[in-house]
Amino acid sequence: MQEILKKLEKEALESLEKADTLERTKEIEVQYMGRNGHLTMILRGMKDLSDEEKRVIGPLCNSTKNTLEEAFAKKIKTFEEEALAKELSKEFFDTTIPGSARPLGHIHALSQLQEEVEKIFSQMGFTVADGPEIESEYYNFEGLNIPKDHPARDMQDTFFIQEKNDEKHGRMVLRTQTSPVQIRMMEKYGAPLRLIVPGRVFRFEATDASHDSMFYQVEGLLIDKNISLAHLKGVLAEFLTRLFGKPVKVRFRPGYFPFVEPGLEVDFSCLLCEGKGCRVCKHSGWMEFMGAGMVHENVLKAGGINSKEYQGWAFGFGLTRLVMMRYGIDDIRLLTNGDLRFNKQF
Ligand code: FA5
Repeated sequence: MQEILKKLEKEALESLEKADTLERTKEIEVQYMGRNGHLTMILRGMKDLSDEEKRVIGPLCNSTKNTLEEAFAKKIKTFEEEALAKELSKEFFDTTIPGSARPLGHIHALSQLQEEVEKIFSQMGFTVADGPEIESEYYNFEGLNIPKDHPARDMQDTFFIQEKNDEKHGRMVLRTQTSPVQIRMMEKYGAPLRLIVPGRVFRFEATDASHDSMFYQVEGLLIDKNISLAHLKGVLAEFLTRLFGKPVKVRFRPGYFPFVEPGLEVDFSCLLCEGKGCRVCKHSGWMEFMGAGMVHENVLKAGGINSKEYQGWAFGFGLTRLVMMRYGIDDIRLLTNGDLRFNKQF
């Protein structure tokens, strides 16, 4: 048996040596190692041997099997590598050509401006706060001194999304303004406070070139001792000057918002004509910017702040409208319709 195995190994290795193609090599492999191959048959016959014979022949069979397996694998690999090299040599592959660039996206004009606003206010010591977009009637209205059935509710057409929450909080709404976060932050942190709240707000309005049903606002709130509107004017002038990179003046006019007293409309000097008067500012020299005022006593109370000790101001501007002013965009809907030809310009 030992003789037979040695002879078989020798013959197999000799034919392998002579094989000059991959196909021929595989044929020989089947001849010896296939289902009915010479070595396979011997291995199959092992079960008929005595224990004594198995002990001697067994290791020899395994060694022959390993030797042949290795030899076939090596030769097959050599043929495959040669074939691959031949295939590759047919194509000219210039490794010095730069790769093709993947088009990269970029940050949307609205988000770019939001980041700038956050940076400037952070540098002035303001915290950037956040609040829920699905808000209760209490935070969106009552807490802000807009009682149920008060005509001031009509100023902001509202999406109501749930019939009843609880007695105090009322129904759930899509927030119409970022102002509810004022109350939430007063409740959470108390006074003093200095924060801005950028975020999305929703109004049940017909859309046109300057109105959308979803847009971005930035709320501002400062509460401390001995605070006056002079501080607001200073902060806003500084903010706008840094944002636009040139001196900007701020003007206050009386305005009405139930959550501030006195209430203000804030304008800034026209960026184009620097206050001289032009088509963009309708020859007034001023651009309408936002609402603001001293935080109403009832709002401080709702936030759990002692109005005898602390006072402050709040403001709220439309970030979406500010982007429009900055780039001269004449239709608000362009900012959210996802048209890449538009978005790529910023
Ligand atoms: C408010 O929402 C107040 N919460 C602002 C405020 C905060 C006043 C704190 C006082 C103190 P108003 O409804 O005016 O105010 O909206 C503020 C800004 O949002 C507007 O100046 C305008 O720039 C923008 N805005 C209002 N409605 C729309 C709309 N449909 N589409 C786009 N922008 C809008």
